[in-house]
Amino acid sequence: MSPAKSVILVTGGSGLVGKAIQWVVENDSKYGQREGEEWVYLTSKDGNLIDPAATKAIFEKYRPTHVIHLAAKVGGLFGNMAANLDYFRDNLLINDNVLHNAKEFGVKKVVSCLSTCIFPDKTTYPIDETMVHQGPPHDSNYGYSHSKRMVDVMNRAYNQQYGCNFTSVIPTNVFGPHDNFHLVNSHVIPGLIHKCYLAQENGTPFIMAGTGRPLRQFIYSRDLAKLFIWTLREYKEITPLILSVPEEEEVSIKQVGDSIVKAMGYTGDYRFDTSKADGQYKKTASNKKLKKKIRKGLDWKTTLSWLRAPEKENLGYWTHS
Ligand code: GFB
Repeated sequence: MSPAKSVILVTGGSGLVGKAIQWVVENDSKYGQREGEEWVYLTSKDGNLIDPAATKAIFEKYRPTHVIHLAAKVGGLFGNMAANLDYFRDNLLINDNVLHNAKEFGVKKVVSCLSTCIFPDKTTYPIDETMVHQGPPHDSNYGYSHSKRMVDVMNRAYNQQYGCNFTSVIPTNVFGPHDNFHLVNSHVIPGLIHKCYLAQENGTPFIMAGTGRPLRQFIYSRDLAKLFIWTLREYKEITPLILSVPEEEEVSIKQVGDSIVKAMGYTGDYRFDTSKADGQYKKTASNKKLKKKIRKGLDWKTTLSWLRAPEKENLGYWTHS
C-alpha cells in the first residue's frame, strides 16, 4: 500500500477474526498499523450489510480505500445443517452489497474471507486453490459453501469488467479469543469448551457430537490475522489463497476433545454421541501456494501449540479475554 492515507474497513470487526486483526494492528511490530493507515472495525451497530441502503451509507461515511470483508452469517456444523437457506441468502446479499459498493466507491483492494468447507466433498487430497468449483460441497453446509464460492465468481467478474482488485482467502477452521461459545451454533472448539465447563460445573457427562474421527486443520486467529494483513498488503492475485497450517498439523476431533478435557482438568464421564452428525470427514488443504508467496516462513509451531500442550492459563485467556 502507498504511504498516502488509507482507510481500511474491516467488516465483521467484532468477530473472532476481526478482533484478532484489531489486536495485531494495535500490538504487532511487523504487521501492525503503518503510518497513514486508519483502521475501521465495523460491527452490526454500524448498519445491516444485508440492506443495500445501509451498506451504501457505511461506504459513504467511511470512504474506505481498502476492505477486509469478514462479515458473514457463520456457524459450526449444526448451525449450518439447521439453516442452509439462511446461510445461503444472508451471505449472498452481504457479499453482493459489499462488493458492489466497493466497486462504486473505487476501493483499491478487497480481501474477502471464504472457508475450506467450500471445496468439493468428493475430491483428492490435499485440496488446493484450483479446486474450488470442481464438484458439490459437503451436504451439511451447501448453502454457506455455495454463497462463498460466488465471491470468487464475483471477484473474477469485477476484475474482468471493471479492473477491480478484489480477491479472497480460504482459511481452515479458526479458533481464538472472542469466539462464539453458543452451545448449538458454535464451532467445535468453543462449543466443546462450553460443554466441558457445564459438565464440570453440574457433574454431568461431557458428551461430544459424532464419532470424533473427522479431521480438521485449526489455525489460531491471531496467526490468521497476520496472514490477512499480509494478503492485503502483498498478495497480487484475484484468485483465492488458502491460509492454512501444514497438512501434517491436521488433528482429529477426538484429539481436540482430549485436549480440552486435559486443559480443564475434567475427570468426569466423557463420551461421543454417535447419533449426531460428523459432517465432512476431512478437507485437508495445502498451504503450498501460501508458502511460495510469503518470503519468510511463519512460525507454524505456535499455531497449534495450544492443542498439543494445552495449559490452563491458555484456556482462561481464551474464555475471559
Ligand atoms: O467446528 P465444526 O462445526 O466445523 O466441527 P466443520 C464439526 C466437527 O466437530 C464435526 C464435531 O465432526 C462434529 O461432529 N463436534 C463434536 C462438534 N462436538 C461438537 C460440538 O459441540 N459442536 C460442533 N460444532 N461440532 C463448519 C462448517 O464445519 O466449519 C462451516 O459447517 C464453516 O460452513 C466452518 O466452514 C469453518 O469444519 O465441520
